[in-house]
Amino acid sequence: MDSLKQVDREVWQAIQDELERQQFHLELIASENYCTPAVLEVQGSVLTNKYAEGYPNKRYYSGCDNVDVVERLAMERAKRLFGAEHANVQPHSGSQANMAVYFAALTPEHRVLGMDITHGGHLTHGFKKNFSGQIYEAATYGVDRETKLLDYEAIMEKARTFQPDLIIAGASAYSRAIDFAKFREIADDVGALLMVDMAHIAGLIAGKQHPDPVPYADFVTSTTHKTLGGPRGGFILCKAKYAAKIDQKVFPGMQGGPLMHIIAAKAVGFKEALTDGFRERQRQTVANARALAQELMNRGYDVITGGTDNHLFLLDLTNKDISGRDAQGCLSEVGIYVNKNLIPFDERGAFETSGIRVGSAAATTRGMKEQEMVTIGGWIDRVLSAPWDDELKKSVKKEVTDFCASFPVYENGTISAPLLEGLPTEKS
Ligand code: DSN
Repeated sequence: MDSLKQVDREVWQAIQDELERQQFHLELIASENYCTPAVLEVQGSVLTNKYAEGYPNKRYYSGCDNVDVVERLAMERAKRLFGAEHANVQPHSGSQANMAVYFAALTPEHRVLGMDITHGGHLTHGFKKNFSGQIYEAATYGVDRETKLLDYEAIMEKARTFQPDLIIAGASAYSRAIDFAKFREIADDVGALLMVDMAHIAGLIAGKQHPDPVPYADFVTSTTHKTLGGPRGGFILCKAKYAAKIDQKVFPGMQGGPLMHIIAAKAVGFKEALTDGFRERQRQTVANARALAQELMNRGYDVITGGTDNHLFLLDLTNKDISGRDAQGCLSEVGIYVNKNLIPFDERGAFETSGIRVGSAAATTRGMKEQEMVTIGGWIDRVLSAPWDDELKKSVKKEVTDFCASFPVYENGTISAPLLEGLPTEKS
């Protein structure tokens, strides 16, 4: 980054500091990951200079031949990766992907039914302070009070009473496999459309480690940067019959110029995700989440639902006499990043919370396996058992830093080995 260093030392310095943070801290925030050097390169490419409103071959600007190539590649690869009939790769984020589906499927008097944000749903699934809860009449379903699992019979009941026009399946903090066939049955029973927001589990689905929503859903939305490990952005998959409407709602309905450098990076990310190495990484991601959850349960922690089927789990800290906010704070002091998270039926508010959400995707991308999860579980326990103990935190911080040095991320601008494992290589 020599040019940047010359032009803007402050931004350059912040990036160096962030690189160091990413290298020497343990990332367990469930929605984060490390993208590959190839994906990073594309995002800094000349494609950022190009305006290309419209779609391949139907642009409102001249000079779009090259960006047409990358957008077509991204669309074709997304379709191949997920077996979808149509892909729109232009949404700038997952929220915008969801917004485009709402605009395509609904008008303002319509009703939506999504998972309660306090039980693990997302803002855009009908939360009252979000557009989804403001424009549409929204109701929510949650998990069972005892099992903390989705109760499909209760969701059916709710749907029959509320009569939604669109049902949203998908979550930001739910650790068990979601039964998309059941959601289809519920949607059909009440004559609703079904949207699956697979943002968190998209990588697992691409890697065949989680049931596939595509055969069941009218619309599937996602981000590209969570378990999928690509650039920050969104995309939509849908049946061919909805293609024209979805495209029209993304542009010109909601967005202007697409970010062609990000779309190119999505194309690269999808190509990486089509490999056996990616599938193996997703298998390891689930194995790692299970190993870490098990280690914490062995140490007396309450893991919501008693385990996980995916890349994340929620720790209920009620029996540990520490809030989620304080747990997040003291773990970050030793270089371990998690996020405070409401647990279902939480008695604390969203700013304090009784839980933390823990995810394995980023650690797995660095090459960590089950034995490292056991070590990490030990650190989490030591710190949360004595959050006031500065000497202990100092010692754990040193152990975390030394440990991270063995799992390089972007070393000296070169490519670190775990990030490359199983990736496609082109003949020059
Ligand atoms: N903010 C994301 C997460 O952390 O799950 C969801 O958009």
